[in-house]
Amino acid sequence: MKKQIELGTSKTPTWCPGCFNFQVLAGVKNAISSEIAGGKKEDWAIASGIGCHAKIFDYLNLNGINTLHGRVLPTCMGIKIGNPNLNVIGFSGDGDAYAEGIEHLIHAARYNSDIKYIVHNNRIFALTVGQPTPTTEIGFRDKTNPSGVKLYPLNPIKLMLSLNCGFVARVFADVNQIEEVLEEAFKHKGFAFIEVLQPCLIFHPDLKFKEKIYNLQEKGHNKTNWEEAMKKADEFDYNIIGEKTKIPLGIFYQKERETFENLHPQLAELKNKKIGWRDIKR
Ligand SMILES: Cc1ncc(C[n+]2csc(CCOP(=O)(O)OP(=O)(O)O)c2C)c(N)n1
Ligand SMILES: [Mg+2]
Repeated sequence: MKKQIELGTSKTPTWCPGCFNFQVLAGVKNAISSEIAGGKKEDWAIASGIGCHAKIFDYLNLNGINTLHGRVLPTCMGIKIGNPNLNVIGFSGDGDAYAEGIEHLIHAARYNSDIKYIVHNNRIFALTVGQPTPTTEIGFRDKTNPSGVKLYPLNPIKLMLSLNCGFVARVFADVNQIEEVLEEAFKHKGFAFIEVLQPCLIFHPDLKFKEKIYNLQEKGHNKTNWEEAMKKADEFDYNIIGEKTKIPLGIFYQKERETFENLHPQLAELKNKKIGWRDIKR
């Protein structure tokens, strides 16, 4: 049996009581902990953006960078280029990933660097108290949109598929779902996009989500078939959740292709040396 390791810190979480981010944190801890057989935390690095999601950085005892809003992915790539032997995980919110950082998301899927990326999607800019993001539904009102959101939401799963991202998944903010999908993502060589539906209990309590979700893998979805994945991605358009809405969860698509690290001989060479961060001479 793999050794479980302590990944917590002394910081007291400032998330609201019952926030689904606690589920994300627990799932991430379980998944990383069972990966680290010898307790070598130094082989892992994390980066987070700015927002409620980003506080996860304070609660995980791993090296990393709590970076600028929207800049998680270039930070992850910088870490990976510095030492391609590190297992790098990025954490963003939906504002961070789909608004401020959308350009980086597009290019990260193209570059296919071996990074795992988790987007906590609460369909709101939560830390700044509830403004709509690109995945907020039409009609949502707040002080900045008193007559309601007018724009059709972005479908990030379709965006990632259109870029041929090699690992595209969506789960609900549930400790077991997060642990399971991360275990698959860790085995995948290349960029892995994992969106977590994480309703914000205060500013956007989308609790209808739970009644509408179903698991793709339980329904026999073929995750190697891109067209099938697109069809499944089309089932939920991120707009108003109605009577007939179905929300597929699980791995939509998975196919390995050459990673950014393998395409660059300098990085491949560094990788073959199997060095840890302590060995890099600066
Ligand atoms: C460049 C920049 N723009 C705006 C902000 C203000 N800001 C801080 S947190 C935040 C909301 C983040 O929303 P999201 O990424 O969805 O994370 P959540 O709080 O919902 O987890 C914003 C807009 C900032 N810090 N930096
Ligand atoms: Mg958000």
